[in-house]
Amino acid sequence: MLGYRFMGKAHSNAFARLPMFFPEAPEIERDILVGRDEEALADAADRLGFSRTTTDWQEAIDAVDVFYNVGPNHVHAEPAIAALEAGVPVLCEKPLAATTDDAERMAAAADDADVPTAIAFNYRYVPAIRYAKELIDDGVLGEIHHVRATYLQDWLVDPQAPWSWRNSEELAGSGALGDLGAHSIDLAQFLLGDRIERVSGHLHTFVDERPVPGEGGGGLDAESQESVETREVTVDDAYSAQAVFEGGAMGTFEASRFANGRKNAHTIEVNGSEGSLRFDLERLNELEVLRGDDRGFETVLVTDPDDPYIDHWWPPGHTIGWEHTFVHEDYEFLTAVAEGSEYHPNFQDGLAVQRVLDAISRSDETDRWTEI
Ligand code: SOE
Repeated sequence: MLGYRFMGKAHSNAFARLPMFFPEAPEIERDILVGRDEEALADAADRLGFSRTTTDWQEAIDAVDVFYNVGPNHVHAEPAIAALEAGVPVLCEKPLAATTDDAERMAAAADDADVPTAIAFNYRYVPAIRYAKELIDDGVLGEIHHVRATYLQDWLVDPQAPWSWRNSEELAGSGALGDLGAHSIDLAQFLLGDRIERVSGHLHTFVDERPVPGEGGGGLDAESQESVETREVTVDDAYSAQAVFEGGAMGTFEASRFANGRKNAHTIEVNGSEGSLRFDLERLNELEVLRGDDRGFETVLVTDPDDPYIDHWWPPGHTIGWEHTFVHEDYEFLTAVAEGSEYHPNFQDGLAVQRVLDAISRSDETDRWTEI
């Protein structure tokens, strides 16, 4: 696995849970952890249960059966392509790449390789989202008219919040758009089973530069003006977009890192001719459903043994959390790897989202509706 911070922890936790809760999952050995800082890497390998470390990703690719790339967006492409050229299956964190060109190259490498790939859209693995997908596929909502998604956070609302790679176009590609919007756009395309064909987008950056820790500096001392330099923010802090789906549905999307008071508030609502549904990540064990009558939405608890993945966990009604989405995701991907079967969401699905992100940015630059 390349990377060991937030997503490294989320996947390592999943690897540890798999043999306990999904005994039928393939056996996993956490072999090599890849990073640049040897000391931090050794410490992470100990905590996350990896046997050894390397600062050379090629060495890792040569040694393993599966490669996880959970590093920053600008390091997704080269190692992922090298792994695929060596016939090693790859899971890559989202968005697929920092640029659409890189995403295209990754998807082409995936096409040429005879192994499964995965793009880590973990919200597809919330049981309530799987249940929502079943309702839509079964026609319970009828013809879909609207999908409406927001993904709101507030960790940059303080102008002194420190600069990180997530604020750099070169390293991240985009800001709230790629980091958060990618999730919403994928969920919308997944739930509707339809692709977006054109968009009108708006991006905004509220704070143009941010403090960075000084050279060799100890922590992120953003408060102390003397000890920090500032660096330019070259990505969006927030975006909004309107979308038209190939099947005719209308989409509206919004994400922000400036939505004061919102920490990780991801919602998606779908309205159809016969009913509607609404999901809120902050209540992830529930789905609000309206079924063809006018008595209003009912709140369905998606915690029964026959609900997706629930029988692997606790008795009925015992809730699960955000981290479980990674267990489900890694279970499905690693099973596909072991069986050599097709897996979704794969690099092609990641590219489909990347093209929408790209069209939203182009629409913002040109002030025009833009085709995907
Ligand atoms: C950003 O703050 C972030 O960590 C995203 O990168 C993740 O994809 C999202 O799930 C939570 O928020």
